[in-house]
Amino acid sequence: MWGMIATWRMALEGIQKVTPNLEVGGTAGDAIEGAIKEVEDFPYFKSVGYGGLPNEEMEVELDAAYLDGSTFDFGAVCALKQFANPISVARALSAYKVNNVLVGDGAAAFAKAHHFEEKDMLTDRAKIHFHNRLKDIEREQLTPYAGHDTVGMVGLDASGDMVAGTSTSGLFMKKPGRVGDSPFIGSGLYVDSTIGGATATGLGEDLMKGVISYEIVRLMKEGLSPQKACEKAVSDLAERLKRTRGEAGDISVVAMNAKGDFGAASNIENFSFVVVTSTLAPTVFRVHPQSDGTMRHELATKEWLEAYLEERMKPLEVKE
Ligand code: SD4
Repeated sequence: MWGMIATWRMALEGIQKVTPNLEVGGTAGDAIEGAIKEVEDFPYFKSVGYGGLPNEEMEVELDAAYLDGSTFDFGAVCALKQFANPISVARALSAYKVNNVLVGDGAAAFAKAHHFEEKDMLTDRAKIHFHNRLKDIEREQLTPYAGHDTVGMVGLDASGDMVAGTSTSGLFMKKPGRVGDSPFIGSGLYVDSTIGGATATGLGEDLMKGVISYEIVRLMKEGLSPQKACEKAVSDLAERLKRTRGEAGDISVVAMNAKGDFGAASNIENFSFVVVTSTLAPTVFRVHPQSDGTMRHELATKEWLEAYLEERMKPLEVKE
């Protein structure tokens, strides 16, 4: 058995690209890095890699992490500027015994010393989004944090090794130096090849409070299916936050266990995920939370898939 699961429909092309290699015995590590790079390189996804939306000073700061569930090699970069593929830098850092998590200038110095591709990650399109958001905020008092799309993936290869990875530009209009859950082990991602793995997307400040990816893996260790573990982790955290803080931010998660069973849950209506296994071609599902805390997974239609890309690639008007 082998497989991969990822947050959001935007992971589809990356997963399709690496699937043939996984099929013939490729490693989960190569699959995760390869698929996330594909998402990072695609300019129309606004919250990952090239084309990711900038912070309030109009600088793109990227977070990424890589965790090997067999060796527990872990690497992460936080607030990395001007490098094309943060996931590859995170993976490279995971090979060391210490200095596995680097931030800002330290992360960039490592990336430069190891000859990772330097690139101006701020696109003209992202500048228009920035400009328009400023106008919206002036007019409608919009919260700068509306909208999110981090890519997180869990992979299982034919040898039984599992790897998880994340990559994000974080929250649009964040403060310089702000870091969410995505690069933090246990929060943005967690994987243990003997149990399974999970990864999260949503409001990092809230996801971290539940160390939600670790929690899902812990629940799977207790015997819950990936689907039940995702549902319980999301509803427990959302309820806990609401009870004492009055509200819970967006919480969306996916998980796969060591047998290739998978699950996904969310407390919002528009979450989608991509999954492939040895018995299922790359497929996109939309997640619909039910009133009893369970989820309905709806197969995404061709029309929905096309509309998703069209929406992200449509010409942008500069607001006056
Ligand atoms: C963060 N969790 O930085 C990330 C944002 C996100 O989809 O998920 N975007 O808080």
